Amino acid sequence: MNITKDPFNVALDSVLIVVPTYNEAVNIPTLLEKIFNISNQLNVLFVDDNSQDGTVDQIKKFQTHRPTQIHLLQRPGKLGLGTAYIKGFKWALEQTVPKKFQVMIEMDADLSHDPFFLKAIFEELKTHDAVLGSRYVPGGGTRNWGLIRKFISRFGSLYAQIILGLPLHDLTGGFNAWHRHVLERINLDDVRSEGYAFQIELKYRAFLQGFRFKEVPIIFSDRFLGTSKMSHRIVIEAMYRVWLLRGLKAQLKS
Ligand SMILES: Nc1nc2c(ncn2[C@@H]2O[C@H](COP(=O)(O)OP(=O)(O)O)[C@@H](O)[C@H]2O)c(=O)[nH]1
Ligand SMILES: [Mg+2]
Repeated sequence: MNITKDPFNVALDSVLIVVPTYNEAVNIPTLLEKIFNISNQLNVLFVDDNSQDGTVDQIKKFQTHRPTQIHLLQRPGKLGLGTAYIKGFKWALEQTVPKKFQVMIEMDADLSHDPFFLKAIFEELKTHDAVLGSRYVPGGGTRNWGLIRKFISRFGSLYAQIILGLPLHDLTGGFNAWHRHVLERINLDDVRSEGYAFQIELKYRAFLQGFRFKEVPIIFSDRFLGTSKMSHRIVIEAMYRVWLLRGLKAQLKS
């Protein structure tokens, strides 16, 4: 169905890294330095939710040096990770000047997702529709995480994997790359989930469409600077959302 014989051409200047931010000013300079060290041609879109710590000022400062590569969308308040990504993806799909973005990559602002792993991701994008940075395949893992956090994450992925029957190992992870044709096929307006559930939902919707996935091992290091915005509410949302998502399969078939 979605089998393509020729490898995809992954031009780095058509890659857009989408980064949702909420109070991440301290992390912006290093993040951008690391991204552009991988390639000078990459593009970044920040979706900021009215951060109060000067995040936007930081972004704008770097934007003056790379006006065609660094983009910023601003929302009036903290509206959640899921809708921030949806807004970013929709913006990305609409852009045509100077060229269309062909690959969208999800990445946190806090350096937990090391741009170092982008190289492996780009390689696998040549032959897969979607590439997931995965903590739970050989070579992947987490660093500086407490036992409880490790347990919640590992259990969360296994729980969703079993309930949804998904053959993917890191379902809650948020370091993922999508060819534009995948995002075009997902009805982004129908995606309702927020935090971890959002990551599960996106993968599930793409999987149900028959797209080919690859998981590349990543080491997720907990943030050194700034504070986490995740809460118990987001974990609970993921637990019940998975059951709602199960119904999608029947819905998409009919
Ligand atoms: N725009 C936006 N970004 C958010 C929101 N919540 C979290 N983020 C960003 O999403 C990324 C992941 O959040 P983080 O707090 O590090 O989650 P954790 O790694 O699971 O603790 C970071 O870049 C945050 O700044 C939100 O409501 N709106
Ligand atoms: Mg984080």
